[in-house]
Amino acid sequence: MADLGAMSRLLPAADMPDVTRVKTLFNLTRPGDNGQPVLIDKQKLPAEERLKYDLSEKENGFREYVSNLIPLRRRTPFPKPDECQNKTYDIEALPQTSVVIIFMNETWSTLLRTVHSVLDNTPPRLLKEVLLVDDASEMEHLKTPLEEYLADFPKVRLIRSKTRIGLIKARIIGFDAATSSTVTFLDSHCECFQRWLEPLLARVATDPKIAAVPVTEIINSEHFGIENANPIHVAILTFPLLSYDWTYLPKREKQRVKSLTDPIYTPAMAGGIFTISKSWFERLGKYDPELLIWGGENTELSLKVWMCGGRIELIPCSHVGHVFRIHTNYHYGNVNSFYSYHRNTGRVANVWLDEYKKFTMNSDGQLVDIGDVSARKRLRKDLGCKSFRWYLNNVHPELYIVGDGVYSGAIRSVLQPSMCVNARDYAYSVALEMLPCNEIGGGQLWDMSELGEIRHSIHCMDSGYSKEVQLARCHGGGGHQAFKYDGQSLYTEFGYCIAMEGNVLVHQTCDGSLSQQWKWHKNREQRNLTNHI
Ligand code: UD2
Ligand code: MN
Repeated sequence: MADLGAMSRLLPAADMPDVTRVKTLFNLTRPGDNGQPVLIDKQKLPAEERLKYDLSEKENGFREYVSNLIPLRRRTPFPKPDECQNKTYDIEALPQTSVVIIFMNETWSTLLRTVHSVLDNTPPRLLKEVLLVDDASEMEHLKTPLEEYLADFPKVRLIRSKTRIGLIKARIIGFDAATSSTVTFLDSHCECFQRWLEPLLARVATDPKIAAVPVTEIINSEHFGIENANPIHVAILTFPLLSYDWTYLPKREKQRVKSLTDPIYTPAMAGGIFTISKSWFERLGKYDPELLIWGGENTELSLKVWMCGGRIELIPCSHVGHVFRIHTNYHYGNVNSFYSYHRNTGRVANVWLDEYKKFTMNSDGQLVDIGDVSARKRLRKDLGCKSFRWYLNNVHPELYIVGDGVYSGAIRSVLQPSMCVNARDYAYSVALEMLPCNEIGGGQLWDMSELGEIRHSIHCMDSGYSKEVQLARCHGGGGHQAFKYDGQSLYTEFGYCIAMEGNVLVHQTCDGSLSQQWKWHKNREQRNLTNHI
């Protein structure tokens, strides 16, 4: 059994916890078993251990020290809902898959726990191979030690990229090397739950144009406990960043599905973990190979799967844990994250968003150059894909597009015309503040939706918490998130006026004073009421 013994021989002693000592100290027999958290009271650690503990978070964006206390093979929970236990799958009839795991400077324990969780939780007949693609990592443990370790696992193959190519191209390399009819992608810090793969393959077998996505569970970056998400969240697109966010199941999906285990239609995906038919992904032109290091490829794939005749399904009985880091542990080589992200999403917007591209941040390359997208436009044409408007109407009707509100732009005080309402860091539970108008949008870009929400992307002004107006997640239910604007006053459904008081926003009895008056740009007429997310 691969565990800490094998690991400590391969890693520099300085990085490793004194496992025996720490286990005894905290009475840990099987740390992290079954996805349980490993709770370490740092004050009780001996000084030299505490130093390692402290350093390990700074370097990795997660508490590597705790990850290293957990065996490379640990049991993961049985997926919820409980109805999943009654599902059966005909293993002989399902297609095989090639699992592609890309990595760049990944920690030893998280990388190998990913690999073991695949080997331990997948019926051997279904697993053709595990392809590890190394995107030119620099860490020593990922060189010879990794090769030596993997030599014991014949299904696992290591592919090295000589130069740093970024996650998108790394995935394409893994995909091209895959020899089975379906490919399953994972990040390098995942843990597959029991029976994670069968439900994904079952869907792709039913219709090869389905991209099947498991429920992503959070592996806590401090204590490495894995939760069983409840209720399930779906991924949606967000503007103007062209990223994704998680939200509750849209109403129409709640009505459409017949049981808790039914596949859920999801407009978007986080991007890192999914199964897709090899020939379908190939036909879709894989990913735009011009995309750099990180970001945008998830939006590209989400849009083209739907717009070109397929479907993305979230599969409630398939669960995979993922460590969401606090900060990135890798550098971006000779580009930076800003350049990479905006170039990527700028390309995606230009190929897939039609007239809606103007609502994205780098639609015409105003932030960074996006290069030539003509080959990708040709691909879309050759595939005969539908329009973004079709996607909005049929797949994502509740998507709210920032910048497309009835009123839109900065909300400027009449009392102090240089001051605008500002959503700093999208922070909840604090009063919205007034700041000098910045004229560039950002935290000062507000939209009034058809529902009367005052939106900042998926965040809404909310008058229900205190006298001060705060920001909260939009819920689409009106009430404290519904406002009216008559071209001068901004007031709540309950008849109170929004006013500037000192440098914060409050609601108070209307008295016609200048502090209750606002300038806001009318963008268009109100449309029929829709549900937004
Ligand atoms: C999310 C996705 C990720 C990807 C990304 C958008 C999940 C759980 N994760 O970000 O897969 O779709 O959004 O682009 O859905 N890597 C390389 N080369 C690089 C950079 C990263 O191989 O230059 C590897 C990295 O080691 C990891 C994977 O790519 O295995 C994804 O990177 P991440 O974990 O930093 O991305 P994440 O989870 O923030
Ligand atoms: Mn990740």
